[in-house]
Amino acid sequence: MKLSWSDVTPKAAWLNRRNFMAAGAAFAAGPAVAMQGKASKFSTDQDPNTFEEITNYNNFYEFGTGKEDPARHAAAMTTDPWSVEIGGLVDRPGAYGVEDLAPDAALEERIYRLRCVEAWSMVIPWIGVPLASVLDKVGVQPSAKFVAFETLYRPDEMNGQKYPILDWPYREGLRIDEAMHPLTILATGLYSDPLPNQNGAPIRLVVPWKYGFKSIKSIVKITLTDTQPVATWQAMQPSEYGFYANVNPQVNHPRWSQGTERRIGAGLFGGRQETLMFNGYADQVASLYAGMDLMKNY
Ligand SMILES: Nc1nc2c(c(=O)[nH]1)N[C@H]1C(S)=C(S)[C@@H](COP(=O)(O)O)O[C@H]1N2
Ligand SMILES: [Mo]
Repeated sequence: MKLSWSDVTPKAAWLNRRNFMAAGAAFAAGPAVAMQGKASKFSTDQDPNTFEEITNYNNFYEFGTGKEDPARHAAAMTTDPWSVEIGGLVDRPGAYGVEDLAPDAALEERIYRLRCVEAWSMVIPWIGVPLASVLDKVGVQPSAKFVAFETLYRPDEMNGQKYPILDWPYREGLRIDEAMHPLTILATGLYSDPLPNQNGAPIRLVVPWKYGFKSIKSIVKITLTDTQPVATWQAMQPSEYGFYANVNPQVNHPRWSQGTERRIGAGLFGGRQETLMFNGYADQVASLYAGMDLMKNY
């Protein structure tokens, strides 16, 4: 049996209290069904990983490099208050609250495959809004060609940042057409919960056709630019981690094959499966890269 939002949600009980009350009874009766309806167009029909799997096997180097480190240490991060500074080539720059960017009434469920560059994968039922809706809100100027993102830098709460594991703060970037693509979301929840800290609370990027490291967590800054931003992993090891980082079983990592992946939770022996071009989203996104040499633009 496949679990969907409507099976697991306690009527979206976690949603922002103020909006919940303002919207009244109609809202209380409706959101689960409405969200499930919206979800079907974009979501995979594969079985989602369990909440326990999704929240206990993480990459979030700000809290350590072990897969269990984020679940152990990310509670130290303060996520309220939180604001996202949006600037650069936009009409309405400023500091936006999570509620401004992802209002409860706009939330959708998206059940997406997540393929880490380390060759493991999961299926995660995110809740969030299209990044395009946020960019429309702030008004992208025609000269903008890229979107740059930054994670919170707060070594007092993010112990890993006291060490030069990566060049902090964690940075990522997308081309503007990738950012505007309907599959690209900013997530604020998973299953029926607000996003757990280890998964990038209170707001993180999810780009399902790219390797997981593109999906930057705990975002505090979004900048529209006309030059291609340099991402953290790309800067660290450009021969291994490109700007595009599209999932591609034909372009191996210099140190391992990208042809297959281990599905977390699928059992010790049964969990190996073929990796799909663009992580299975080729029908939706291949046209973004028409005419590009994907061996060079990895
Ligand atoms: N700020 C930040 N974002 C990050 C990372 C990180 O270390 N720091 N790890 C990335 C990697 S490598 C992956 S695979 C995904 C994992 O997301 P999850 O833990 O929610 O499954 O987050 C990405 N976003
Ligand atoms: Mo990853």
